[in-house]
Amino acid sequence: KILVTGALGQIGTELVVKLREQYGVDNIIATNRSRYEGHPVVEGGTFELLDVTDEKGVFEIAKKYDVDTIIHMAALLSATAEKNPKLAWDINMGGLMNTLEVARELNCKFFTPSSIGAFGPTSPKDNTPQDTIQRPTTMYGVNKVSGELLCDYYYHKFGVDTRGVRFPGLISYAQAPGGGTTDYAVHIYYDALKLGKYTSYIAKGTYMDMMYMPDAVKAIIDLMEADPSKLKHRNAFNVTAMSFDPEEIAAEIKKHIPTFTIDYDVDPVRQTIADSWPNSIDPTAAKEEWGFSVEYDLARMTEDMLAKLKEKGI
Ligand code: VAH
Repeated sequence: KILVTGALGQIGTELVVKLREQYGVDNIIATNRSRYEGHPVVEGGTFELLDVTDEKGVFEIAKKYDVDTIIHMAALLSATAEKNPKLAWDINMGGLMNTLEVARELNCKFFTPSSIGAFGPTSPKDNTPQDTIQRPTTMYGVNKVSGELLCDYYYHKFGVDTRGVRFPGLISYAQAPGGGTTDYAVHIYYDALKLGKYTSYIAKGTYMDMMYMPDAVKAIIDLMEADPSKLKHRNAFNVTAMSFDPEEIAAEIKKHIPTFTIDYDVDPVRQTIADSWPNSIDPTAAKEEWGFSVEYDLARMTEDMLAKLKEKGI
């Protein structure tokens, strides 16, 4: 049985639907700090309220359902964390320590994501290597590097089977992201359909790694299913599908909506965060150690995003 925290979040929402399909609805325990009535994850199977800063609460739910795997997704993203650094530490690191401790006590397999945000201005910017300097300058990045080290520690010290990936910006139509820096690449599709234009808070020429959510969910499941003897790395694997700047995603949208236009009103907070991150990262280790692969490039993602958002009535 798999316990998922942050199950109503941007990743959690699509991940839980896929996990229920793949492993059976009754084997997935979806949890979240708050309940959104009518949400497909709340309506579609086992759902429990859980605040990951409550260690006892995590233990009780894990025990109640006799889970053998914890997929820990609950966290504050980069822009929110930069506005509330102390709160971000408490949730991102407190929540991680609590779920790792329960994984140790109940001998659970463990997944939690890191991010391209785990790199900083002194990391190589282009084709950032799997193993390189990581001196992030954001609280989110501090949380992600600490999280990587903590998960590797629990593996080496206690034998907890921890695994993770460094996610790029994720683009989805099912659940909007909240408080990220890469979220412009999601909002642009919504505004293209609703307004015919998008005002980007990230400057043109700012390249960041991105991935379509179906590929991100596939990466989590593929890594968790991987043969542990083949894993030279654990926390966390570079994964990416594409790298683009606002001009390039706008040009791709224009192929579908010729009248679409983009203009700029740069947000200094999120631009500073984006400038500290890589332009592109190198996913070779993930490909070699567990067969990481993607199915969506910018063209295919744009076609699917616009079609799915139209279906949703956006
Ligand atoms: C964010 N979407 O913007 C998240 C992610 C790499 C970006 O960590 O904070």
